Amino acid sequence: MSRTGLVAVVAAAVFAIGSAPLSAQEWRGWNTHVPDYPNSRALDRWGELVAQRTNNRIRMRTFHSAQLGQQDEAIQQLRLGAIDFANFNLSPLNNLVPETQVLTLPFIFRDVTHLHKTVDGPVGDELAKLIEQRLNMVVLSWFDAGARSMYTRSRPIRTPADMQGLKIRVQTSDLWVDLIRALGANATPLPFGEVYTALQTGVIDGAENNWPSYESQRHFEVARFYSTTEHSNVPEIVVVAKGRWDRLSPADREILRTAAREASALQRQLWAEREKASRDKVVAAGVTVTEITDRAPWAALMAPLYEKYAGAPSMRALVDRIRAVQ
Ligand code: GTR
Repeated sequence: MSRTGLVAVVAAAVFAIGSAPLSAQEWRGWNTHVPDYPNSRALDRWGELVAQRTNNRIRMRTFHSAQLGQQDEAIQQLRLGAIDFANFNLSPLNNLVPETQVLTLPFIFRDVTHLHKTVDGPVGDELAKLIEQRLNMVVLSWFDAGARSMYTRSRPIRTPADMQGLKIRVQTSDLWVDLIRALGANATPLPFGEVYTALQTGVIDGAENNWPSYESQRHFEVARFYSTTEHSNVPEIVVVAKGRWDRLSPADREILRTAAREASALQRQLWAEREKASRDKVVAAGVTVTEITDRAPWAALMAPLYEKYAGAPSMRALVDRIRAVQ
């Protein structure tokens, strides 16, 4: 080969490594939220960090706004390896891995620091292991999802008595159905993407979610009364399909895990900002916010839920360990 020929070959090889190595893997990720949501931005950041640190060998593309389906379907897809990574709320995993119900239980966390210490500590690690064993997905880090509160179409909720007979949308989880029933209302499980229309057409009277989802899904346009019940702080996980994970080298696993933790730190920071921004936005749009200052009557109605979902000794032990986290 001539010298110029050799230079050209080497240059082409260097170019290929720099931009798109032959062995590059294309990963597809699921996400339910709009592109500017804290979770979406953190998932994008995760992909950037992984691409940089693997010299583009692993290229992760997140499909935002539930383009790859609703959460329940995405969980199945990920278990089968048809989707490579995702960010899931724990609620749709409740029926599949009952231990996750404990983190969904109403009023289990004192505050957001308590939540972080729990999920970033031994309890979070144990739940991650159970999810991996039973669902074929590897949990790499945890996202915030704030406090969830009730919102309704036609009148404000001030006390639990105001919930009587209302039809409230829930995520697909038995615990959520029972939670709404314990408040005297009727639960309607629906995918996230169908809540807006269900509120608009009056199929449901209300739903419950955090400020950023209430705002970004535009539920505030059709359910104008938000009451700060803050009844659950169920967190979220960042996961990779186990098949993908098992084929990675230890070095690449480390890159993915470290970058996922960095993405979580970013998500938590963006989350705190977005909670406030979303609240300001809906208030400016004329939403009536009812501040619930006394949550004791709400918490009292949750006792049967603790009996049913955390009555077994192993579950009770988990609750006690969470409560003991300082
Ligand atoms: C959001 C959460 C989503 C999904 C949604 C819902 O707050 O981030 O993963 O769980 O709530 O209510 O379906």
